Amino acid sequence: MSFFLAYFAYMKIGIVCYPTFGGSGVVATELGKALAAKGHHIHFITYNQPVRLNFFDANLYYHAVYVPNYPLFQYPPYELALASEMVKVARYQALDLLHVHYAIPHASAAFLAKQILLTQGITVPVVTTLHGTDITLVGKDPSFEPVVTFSINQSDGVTTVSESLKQDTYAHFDVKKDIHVIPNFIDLERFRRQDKGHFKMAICPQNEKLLVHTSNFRKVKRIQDVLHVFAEVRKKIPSKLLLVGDGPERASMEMLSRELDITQDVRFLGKLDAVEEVLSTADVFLMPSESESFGLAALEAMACQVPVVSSNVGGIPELNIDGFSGFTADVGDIAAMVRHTLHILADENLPTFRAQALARAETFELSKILPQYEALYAQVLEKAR
Ligand code: GMT
Repeated sequence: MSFFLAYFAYMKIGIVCYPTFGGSGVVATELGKALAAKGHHIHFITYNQPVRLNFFDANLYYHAVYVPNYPLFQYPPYELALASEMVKVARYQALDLLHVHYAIPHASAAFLAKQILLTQGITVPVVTTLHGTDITLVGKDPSFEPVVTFSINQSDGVTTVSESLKQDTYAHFDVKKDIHVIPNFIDLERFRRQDKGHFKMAICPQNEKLLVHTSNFRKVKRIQDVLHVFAEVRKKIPSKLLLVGDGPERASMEMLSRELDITQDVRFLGKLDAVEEVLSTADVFLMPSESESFGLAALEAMACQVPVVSSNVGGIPELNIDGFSGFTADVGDIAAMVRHTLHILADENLPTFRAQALARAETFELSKILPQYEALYAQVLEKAR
């Protein structure tokens, strides 16, 4: 077997990510799980057990990063503890490569780890996946920009989750590297429309239409638009709204729903593990984000046959095809989003949009995307020899 094929068949990969409900952590965890299912050994290195890694699998490992406390540390140096853990895992588990998700601070910690390993005679190439706000929001802030630029340029392989994010990266940073676009993916075994009639009945006892939004409730998600769209749709068609997730905007959005006098038809469900169960009951998914590099939550909805009404920013139009899997509109264009939602909800249109949403989701099926990562790993390893 050639060197290339040997790596392609079996690799030991360290995955660094945020372990929380955020999109980048979900993508990293699902990627690791899928690679492990193919026989690769996957070592997660992060400060908590990733949320979707709550079971045993012989090919999956979790290495916790501990940041020692000391009275001098107003800002505990997580990045240094992370780099140290990467060095230890790479060395003692004989990792072939490190794949870090979300540039800050993972890409610069990986650079540091790689340099330390080199002094020990160990070469471990680094692949960095840029997910969105690490480029479009936080990353380009002058407090981080030089380090982000440097660490992207020092990575052995760089990916973005959409063409739009690739262009944003070149626009905002002096990046010389070739960027590979590898979009978010979906496991259609898990995300499929299930029969949840009893749940739908409990939420929509009069057979009302059901609108859903899921996010981490950050400003960038424009949840106020979700509420305004719903308030208008509800005037025309009996409907309910479910909001899944939690975050900084939740309290003010609960207040806004009271001001709009829609509380009796809106439920804030908080964070849920089995979001596919809620999506299985939904008729339209709303994603009015101000910025969105891909829109994984919309892909999850589409896989459950829920058409999407979204804004047209960033990478969303690469996923949600206007007039097919749903509709897109300018950020903040409530009137257009209301019009589109009402169009989809019409009984004669809904079945077609449902089928088309699923058809679109199928193009992002896990088995189509996973080989793209494996091919990049093989290419990076080949170069590092
Ligand atoms: O905004 C989020 O939901 C979290 C954020 C993250 O990095 O944790 O998500 C980003 O990465 C996701 C996975 O690649 C993308 O699907 C989201 O579009 C992206 N969010 C933004 O660009 C705002």
